[in-house]
Amino acid sequence: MRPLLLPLVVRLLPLRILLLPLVLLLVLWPVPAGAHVVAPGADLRIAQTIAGAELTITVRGVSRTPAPAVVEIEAFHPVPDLPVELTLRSSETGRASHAAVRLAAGRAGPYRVSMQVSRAGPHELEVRTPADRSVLPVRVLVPATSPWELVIHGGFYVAGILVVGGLLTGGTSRRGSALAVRAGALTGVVALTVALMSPQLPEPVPDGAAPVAAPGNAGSGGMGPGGMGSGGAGGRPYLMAAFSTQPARPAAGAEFTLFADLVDGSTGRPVDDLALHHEALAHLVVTSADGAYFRHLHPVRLGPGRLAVRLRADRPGRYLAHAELERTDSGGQLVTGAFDVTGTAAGPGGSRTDPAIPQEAGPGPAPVLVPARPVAGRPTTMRLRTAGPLQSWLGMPGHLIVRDRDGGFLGHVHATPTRAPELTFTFSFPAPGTYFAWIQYARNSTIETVPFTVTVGTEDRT
Ligand SMILES: [Cu+2]
Repeated sequence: MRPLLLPLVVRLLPLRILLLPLVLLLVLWPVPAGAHVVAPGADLRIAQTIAGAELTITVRGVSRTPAPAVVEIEAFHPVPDLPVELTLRSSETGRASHAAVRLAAGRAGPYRVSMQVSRAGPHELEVRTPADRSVLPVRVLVPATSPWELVIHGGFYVAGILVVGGLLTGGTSRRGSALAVRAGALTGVVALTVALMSPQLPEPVPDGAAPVAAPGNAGSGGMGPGGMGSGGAGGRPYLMAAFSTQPARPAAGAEFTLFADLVDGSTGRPVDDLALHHEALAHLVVTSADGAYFRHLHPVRLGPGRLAVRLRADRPGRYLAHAELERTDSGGQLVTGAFDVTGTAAGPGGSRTDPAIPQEAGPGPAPVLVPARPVAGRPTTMRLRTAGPLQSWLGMPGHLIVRDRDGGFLGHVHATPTRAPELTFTFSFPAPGTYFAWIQYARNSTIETVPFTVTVGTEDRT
């Protein structure tokens, strides 16, 4: 009987009636939130430069709430002796979970603690050390059950009951049982169709996702902390950044704080909707004007629109700050600032032991450039052999940062996939001249920085 059922049902019911429930579901089901939504259940990773330590904090994804979540703090060399307290607080209920870990001086690598995730949605992850405190807006997303799964499972369940029931009761009521079998087969066909189509159907909106902004409302900047929803057309205005130092005139060799104050280009209000991109709220590059000093840092967030990082400069002179930021529903931005360091240069030996000091044609690994004399506007390939297997840092195996002499240009590209442990970058220098360049990668919980300079010519000189 079974082989006859399908053709029978298909003949009795035209295809459009079979597909009607599907079309209705497709039309009625809301579109999932757009870019920068962290995948539900995925790990959340944030880089932080805090109390002189470079950390990557990972909150492991959870598939339901409430649930315990493993939080991993990867500490990169050099590691200071540092107590770190973590608080994960729901922005909606205020419920918080606390954990504490003590980084041991010189002991790099992952430190693990467990925290409780009470619910999905916007949270604040607070990272506290004795001298610093960073409050990071994050969003916990939990995979939602897909309506298609309900249709598939429910459909097969109902189909089974109807067909089996119809066959079993065939003796008592021939007409009723035939009807039940037919209805069961139809339900089964619908469930099967949905099952076959499900890979192409829209994903359900994860629990805890930001509400989708109404069209025309996108410029208001009213999204709360951790807002990661998709806005309407046009996006948000760019932010403006003002850099300042405390003290106002830092001295060489002494610690100071560099602040970045971010305001909305339209309203002038503090910007508090930074999107996590490349595993940080902001990527800050601080270089001395002569390119001899280089730091790539991930400032702490003191409050709405206020980022800060503690630094020490080893020589007097002009310093440049370049920050890569991204507002939710706005493109990536590069903002720049400058400050001056007074005093005298650090004593002999001090700067030579700093791994971030560029050494032109010095000892150690240097990248191989193809062509050897790069041409402005043409791609240059830079290949660097590393000592061994690499660790992903900021979501990438390797980073190349390029600055021109006066600091008006800063480029940042990532390594293209190649056979490890080699890093390959392709970069087109915008104009002829001399560039400072730094390749960065992580290995054995150490962030390696390989500085070099590149002279770029014009076509006819090569
Ligand atoms: Cu960065």
